Amino acid sequence: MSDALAALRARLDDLREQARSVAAGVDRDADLNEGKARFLGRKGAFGPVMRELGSLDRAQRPAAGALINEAKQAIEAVFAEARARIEQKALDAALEAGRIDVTLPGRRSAPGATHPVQAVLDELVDLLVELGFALADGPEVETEHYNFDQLNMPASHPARDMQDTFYLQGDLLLRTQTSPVQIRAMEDTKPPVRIIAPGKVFRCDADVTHSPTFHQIEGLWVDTDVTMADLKGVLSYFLRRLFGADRGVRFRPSFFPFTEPSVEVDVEFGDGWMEVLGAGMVHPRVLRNVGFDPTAVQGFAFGLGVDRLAMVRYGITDIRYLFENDQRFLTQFARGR
Ligand code: 2NL
Repeated sequence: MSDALAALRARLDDLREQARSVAAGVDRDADLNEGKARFLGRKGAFGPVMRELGSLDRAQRPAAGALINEAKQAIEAVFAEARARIEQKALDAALEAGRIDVTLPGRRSAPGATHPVQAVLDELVDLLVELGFALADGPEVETEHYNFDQLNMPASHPARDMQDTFYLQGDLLLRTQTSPVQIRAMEDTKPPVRIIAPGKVFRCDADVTHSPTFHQIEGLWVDTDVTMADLKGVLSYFLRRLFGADRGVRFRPSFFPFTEPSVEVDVEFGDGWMEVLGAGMVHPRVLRNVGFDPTAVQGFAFGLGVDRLAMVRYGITDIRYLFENDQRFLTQFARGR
């Protein structure tokens, strides 16, 4: 080997050694790129080496070129190794940061609870179904026709006032009671009709004792020989099953546009009477509206507010607790665990 080639080899070996030491010292991508450029970049250490190639004898150039290429490849390999090391380190760090300890205990899901309104509603429905009433339901968005007209509530009736009813587009509204369900049921079937209609109803009203959304259950029994005595018997039995066999139950005269006569029914508690439902004999005009002959069939109907009953049953003083969906309130009704 000529002196010139030997000198080149020594110089290249020196560059490889320097590159190895630079590559070993970097641990960030940017430093690695900068270090690599110092050797292999356009203005890197190989620039001057290549220029010197021209000053060699023509015969020595191929051997010199081979030495240079070999050195370049070796330096590239050194930086590739360093890159792999940096990437592995970043991956290890990411894996460590996102590590999931599968031995930690899981989060328990809390047991569900029946909402107090639903619990009372279920109880009422079960009882009335046992008494022979069939379940009926219908839309919450109703028409004035079904919510008012069919129920003998003239256009001037105060309940039709904007203050009490949520009116929607056109003649649509949110039902203010579940009676329209029963009107539809009577239109669709012939007597006997013995149904209950539980569900959400809506009134434009909100304070400690009134919620704009509340729950009602209405019952209706129409047949050829249903009388006021049936009303008293069925409702007395129903209320005593609900509140206790020796409970006082009293009927007071009242008024509803859709029943005649109408009554309000109270239940006796230690300290007095509590009104729990309204009822009456279905008004002949209501029967005629659905195509029934009031001289051939009669019936009684009743309605009660479920939310107020739930409040009494569970000692809840503010109706808003029922609808805020506060877990601290609701979980008190969870059974077990
Ligand atoms: C109350 C009183 C009542 C009715 C609802 C009714 C339904 C039809 C025909 C006649 Cl289809 N009446 N429902 C009757 C009397 C009273 O509800 O205080 N509800 C909370």
